[in-house]
Amino acid sequence: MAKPVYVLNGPNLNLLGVREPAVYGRDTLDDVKAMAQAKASAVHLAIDFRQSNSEGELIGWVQDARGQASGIIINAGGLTHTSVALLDALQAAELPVIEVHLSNIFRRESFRNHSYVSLAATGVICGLGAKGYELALEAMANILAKRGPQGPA
Ligand code: CA2
Repeated sequence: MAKPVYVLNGPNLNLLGVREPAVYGRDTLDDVKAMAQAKASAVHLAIDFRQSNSEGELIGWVQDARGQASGIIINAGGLTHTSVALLDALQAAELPVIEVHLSNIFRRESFRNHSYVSLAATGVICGLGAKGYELALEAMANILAKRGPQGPA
């Protein structure tokens, strides 16, 4: 059985669709999860979709991913711009990582223009709303197909 791709969501993403629709759209996180599950099925991936408001819990999931997942898609929320500890965990995971943001972090406040997560990411998608998660899953399917079932030698 193939390992799932972890789709990890950080602090405050549970508020999606409830507040700030002008910035983040009207989709709730449950809507995003449903879209991601449909796309994952279409590209023959299993996913494990999770959200936490806790930096420590996210880091624990990234550590678990090393043995239990084939790749990581992550929207780290505000931790993107602050967390060296999350970056360290992502680098230690030694898995393909795709970073996703709903908003275009380069059109926003300057403190959002820098991402620690990007230093561990194979690719970054931002500014395309929930569609970014679908695109990330397509990209992850391509990356994993090229690597083969065992990953790199
Ligand atoms: O654009 C993204 O996906 C972000 O990762 C969202 C984060 C933000 O801190 C990043 O700079 C960019 C915020 C998470 C969602 O926060 C909400 C707050 C209020 C209402 C809805 C969502």
